[in-house]
Amino acid sequence: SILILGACGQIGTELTMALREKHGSGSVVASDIREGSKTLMDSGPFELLDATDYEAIENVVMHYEIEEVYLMAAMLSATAEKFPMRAWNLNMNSLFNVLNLAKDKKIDKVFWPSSIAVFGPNTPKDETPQHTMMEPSTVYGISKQSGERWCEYYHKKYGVDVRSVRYPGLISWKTQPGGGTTDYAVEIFHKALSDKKYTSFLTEWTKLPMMYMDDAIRATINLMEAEPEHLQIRSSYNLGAMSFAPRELAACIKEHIPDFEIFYAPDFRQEIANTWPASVDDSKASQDWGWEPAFDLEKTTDVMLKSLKGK
Ligand code: VAH
Repeated sequence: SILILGACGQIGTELTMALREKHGSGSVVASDIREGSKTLMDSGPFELLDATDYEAIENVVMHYEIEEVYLMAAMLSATAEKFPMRAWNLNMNSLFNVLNLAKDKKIDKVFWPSSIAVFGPNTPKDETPQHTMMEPSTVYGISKQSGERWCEYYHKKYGVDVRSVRYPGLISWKTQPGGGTTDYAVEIFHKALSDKKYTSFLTEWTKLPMMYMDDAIRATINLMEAEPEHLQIRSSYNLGAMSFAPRELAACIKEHIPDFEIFYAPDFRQEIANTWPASVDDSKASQDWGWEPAFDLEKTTDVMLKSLKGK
């Protein structure tokens, strides 16, 4: 069976539903610190779980005979700047719990998400390479850089089969995003439909790597199903789909909603976004496990507006 920690989050919710679709709902145990959407809670087994509580996770792993764990619980970039020690505790101790379960052979495989936040202000910004200088200046980015080093260590030293991707900003409509710097690209769609206007907390020129959630879920499952001997990277794979700035997203929305207006009021999240890449080179993911994105800016805008209208 499969256990998802942080199953009620922006990625966790859709990952749980996709894995239940694929493997049957009974074999995918969702867990989180609090209950989730009705759809999620009604579609299969759920356990209230604190991802920093080793014994609690171990009990669930034993009870359901879990073989694979997806660790989707974390505190994201904007919130982590407000609560650094809580963010470090959650992001790191949850990872140690899952890596140690794998080291002790209690589970066979681990997925752990990294992020473009792992890069810092002196990292090359365009087509950021898989291997490059990274001095992250955010709490979240530091936890991702450290987490990548620990994943690679546990793989090399203990043979743990841990797999990871550096997610770009993720755009989805089924759940509310939680505390991210890229969340403007989700909020804008809700506001475009409800108010025909949106005030962006990032400047119009802030270009960031982004991805539609369906691509992110497919990438995650493809990586977890790849032959282990094909995987050259055991820190975390760069993963890309598209890159855009708020002004480009607004122009695309205007093609659907002509009187949509965007305004700009950068806040503390602008400093975070300034340290991140504009685009990433994900050729290693393409080479090792056949990664290929399906959603560009136009397709993403179209599906987001259609889906939110229908919601
Ligand atoms: C955040 N959405 O903004 C997350 C992600 C690349 C961004 O890590 O913190």
